Amino acid sequence: MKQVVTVKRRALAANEERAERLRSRFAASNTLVVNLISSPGSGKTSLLEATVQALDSKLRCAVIEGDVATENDANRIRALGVPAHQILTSGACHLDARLVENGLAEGGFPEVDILFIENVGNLICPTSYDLGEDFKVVVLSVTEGDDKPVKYPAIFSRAEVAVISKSDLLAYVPFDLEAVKEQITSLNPSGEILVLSSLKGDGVDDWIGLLHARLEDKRRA
Ligand SMILES: Nc1nc2c(ncn2[C@@H]2O[C@H](COP(=O)(O)OP(=O)(O)OP(=O)(O)O)[C@@H](O)[C@H]2O)c(=O)[nH]1
Ligand SMILES: [Mg+2]
Repeated sequence: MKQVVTVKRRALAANEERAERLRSRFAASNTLVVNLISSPGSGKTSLLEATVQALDSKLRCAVIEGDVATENDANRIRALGVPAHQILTSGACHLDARLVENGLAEGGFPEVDILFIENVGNLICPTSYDLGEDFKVVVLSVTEGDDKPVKYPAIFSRAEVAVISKSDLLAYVPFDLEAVKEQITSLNPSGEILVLSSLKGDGVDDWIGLLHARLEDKRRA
């Protein structure tokens, strides 16, 4: 058991070093990097589809997609004219900084203003792996149940932004929105919470506003 813990610590330390390298590289190009994390099917790719369509076309974006299998998500983004690179993790339940470094090289992206990284659908494993991002976004859909923040506290504590997605379904499922907001705030008092529907567009403007504000902050820093 002790050996397993030591190996995991070493892997995380090596990841940290690579993540810092990535962060310096993104700082040099003034690229805002957003790491999206959720359980499978919460609506990460749908949010990215809505985002690239709503963002000012002068902003250059690219997407790195992490999945265990298929190029489906990258193809959905490419269909909207945005460069996307699919990383297949050979079974691993999260992306790490090495995979992102390799993905950037293979993706052949020009410098962009915002790089979105959609992590592998999983609410636990991606939490510990820094990808050199500016901030993590956790996405929780209203169909997943209103006890999830307290059941998976690590990601809700670490993500600076929590998106509660599929708000158009609120009328059809038991989901106490205020209780969920309270749970998230208690885990991360300084975090931001957005409620939106990528399908209907409600709340997407606030998300776009947040991205613009974060990009401005980064450029000013
Ligand atoms: N009603 C409703 N359905 C949505 C919304 N956003 C996404 N969906 C649906 O939810 C399902 C999963 O959406 P995806 O965007 O593929 O979810 P994902 O998180 O990228 O999934 P993985 O990459 O497999 O983890 C699809 O059937 C979407 O159409 C929404 O705002 N409202
Ligand atoms: Mg997806």
